[in-house]
Amino acid sequence: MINKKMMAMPILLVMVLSIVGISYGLWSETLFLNGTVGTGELDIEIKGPFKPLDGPSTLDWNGNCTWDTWQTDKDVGGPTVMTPYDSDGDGDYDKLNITLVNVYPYYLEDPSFWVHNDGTIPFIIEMVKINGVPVKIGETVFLDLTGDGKDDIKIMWGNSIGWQGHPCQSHEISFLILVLQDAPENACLSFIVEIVAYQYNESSFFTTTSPA
Ligand SMILES: [Ca+2]
Ligand SMILES: [Ca+2]
Ligand SMILES: [Ca+2]
Ligand SMILES: [Ca+2]
Repeated sequence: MINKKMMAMPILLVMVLSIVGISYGLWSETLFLNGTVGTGELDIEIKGPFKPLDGPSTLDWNGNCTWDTWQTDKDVGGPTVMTPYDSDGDGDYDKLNITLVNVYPYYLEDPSFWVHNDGTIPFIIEMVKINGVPVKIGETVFLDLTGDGKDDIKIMWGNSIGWQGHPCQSHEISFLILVLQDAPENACLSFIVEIVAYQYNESSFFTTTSPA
């Protein structure tokens, strides 16, 4: 009499043999591809030449509400001080302090500096913010820096938004600052300009082209 245990044995054996048969019949080789992703660096630096409009012993420039500008016969303001800093310690300048000295209503400054791609990835200047607010090219921004509800300076950002910088490329940036009538005397007024750059393919200015 065949008990249940004996009936079960051949089934088990067949299963084992069929597995061995497959492994013998299928000789194989496997090729491995080692994936290594070496990332580049998105890096931008501020660099000179740093050229204020009102340099040492320079006759002051004035402007008016429509951005007409002219040089006066007085040297009572300035010279403007432009000091770059390496705030993150990576060996390049990422911050620039611009200090206007002894200025007065309708005194005009037009500081100029350069941005340089010292990384390996192209970047696009995505936006410029003044005290946290994005500005447009050619837009005049009025700033109340004392908080009394009256504007103290105005700024016009001339260019550079949307500019693409490839590795090693540099680009000159400048913007107009005009001191207004309500600026207080003997005061130290400060504002912050942020230049925000994206890797080129994440920028809203980037346009794709399909491969042929
Ligand atoms: Ca840097
Ligand atoms: Ca001057
Ligand atoms: Ca730095
Ligand atoms: Ca004010």
